[in-house]
Amino acid sequence: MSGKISASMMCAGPAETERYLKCFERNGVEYLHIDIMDGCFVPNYTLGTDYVKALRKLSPIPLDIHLMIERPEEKLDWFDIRPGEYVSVHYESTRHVHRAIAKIAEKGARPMLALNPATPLSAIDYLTDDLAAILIMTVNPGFSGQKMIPQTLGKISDLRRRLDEMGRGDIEIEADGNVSFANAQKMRAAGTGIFVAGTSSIFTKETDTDTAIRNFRDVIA
Ligand code: S6P
Ligand code: MG
Repeated sequence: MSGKISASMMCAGPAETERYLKCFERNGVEYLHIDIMDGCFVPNYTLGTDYVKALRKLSPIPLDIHLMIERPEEKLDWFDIRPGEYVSVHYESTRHVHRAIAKIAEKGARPMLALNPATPLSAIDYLTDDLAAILIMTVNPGFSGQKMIPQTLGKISDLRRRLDEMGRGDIEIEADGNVSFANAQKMRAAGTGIFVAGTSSIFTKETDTDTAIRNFRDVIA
């Protein structure tokens, strides 16, 4: 199966959002990646609950909500979470990560566990039965425009092997952070299925967005 694109909406300025959405629809972009930051779990603020509601009125593309917030299990009800969509919570963000994952599943959404670059893969133990996907941060969360941390590539291949050995080939791996054309190719070879596309790829000034998406698809095919 070809790799899927999750377009990082924090990289689209407010004035350009509608233009980008039309372009993503035309090009069959699979998900809109929504970065929610609380200034506490990560040193930044980005998109929030009202943004999610407003975006739903502008596009039918399903969301991939990346929660970079403390104690997400207490805040999931604030979001208009829809069945079938991905919602990721960070292992490091709560003492009750299983509770958070269970709550996402109760809403009919697909739970994804996000791991910071330094968090070992053993974090997934005892959680895989309840997960649809795992998000590997390839930069430290908080900002776009950073450089990939090289050892996260090996982490993706180790994770893919581990999941396949468990008979869980169905659990997708998402890579997030500096997913450039060159890095995406390596991430694909390592076993990534969903690619968060930001300033390193489709939000570029070098080519028009339609061309950038087409080129990116070739790399992650
Ligand atoms: C970062 C956030 C990401 C960024 C994405 C930006 O904390 O989780 O989703 O939006 O990494 O992409 P790029 O290509 O600028 O690194
Ligand atoms: Mg993200």
